[in-house]
Amino acid sequence: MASELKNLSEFEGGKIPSAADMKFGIVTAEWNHEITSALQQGAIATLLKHGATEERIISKWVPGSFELTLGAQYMAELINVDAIICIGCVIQGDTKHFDFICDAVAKGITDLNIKYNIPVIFGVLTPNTYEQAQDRAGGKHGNKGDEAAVTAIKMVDLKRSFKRDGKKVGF
Ligand code: DLZ
Repeated sequence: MASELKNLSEFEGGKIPSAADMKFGIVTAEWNHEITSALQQGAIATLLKHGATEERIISKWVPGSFELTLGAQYMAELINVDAIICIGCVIQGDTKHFDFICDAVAKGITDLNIKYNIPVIFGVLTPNTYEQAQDRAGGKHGNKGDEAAVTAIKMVDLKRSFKRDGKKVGF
């Protein structure tokens, strides 16, 4: 998905379904706030552009990316959402902190997808530098939050495609 050459917000291949009757949760990490708030705004704007309504989007903050998993778990357990978008930005530093946080949040989010059977989207930037983060949060490589929102919409639509009128679709 990542590319040095193109704007990541320019999507190819496949129509984006309507999000008009979908409900979304967004959990955003406060660390690197300038970046994560730009990603969050990008995600919200994309959901709205594709038909979601403000009343059907609930947004919460957690302190850091490490806390995204539990924030998303609260949402999955306590409110009725079709998909959850997790947004964070972990920047490579001089210590192993980066690896621990990235591994934990990637594994945590993967597990939530399976545990709750809803899409929980990994909208976490893991750049080497702050500049690379800016490039992907509304800069020259687009806004990764847009991408996370489109992924959420497509995955909700995919799940629904297996059921019509509450019943499994046959062959
Ligand atoms: C501690 C820490 C560090 C060093 N770096 C980041 C970062 O780049 N991005 C981020 O989202 N969070 C960072 N954190 C905070 C951790 O995610 C977490 O909030 C704390 O370790 C407390 O659990």
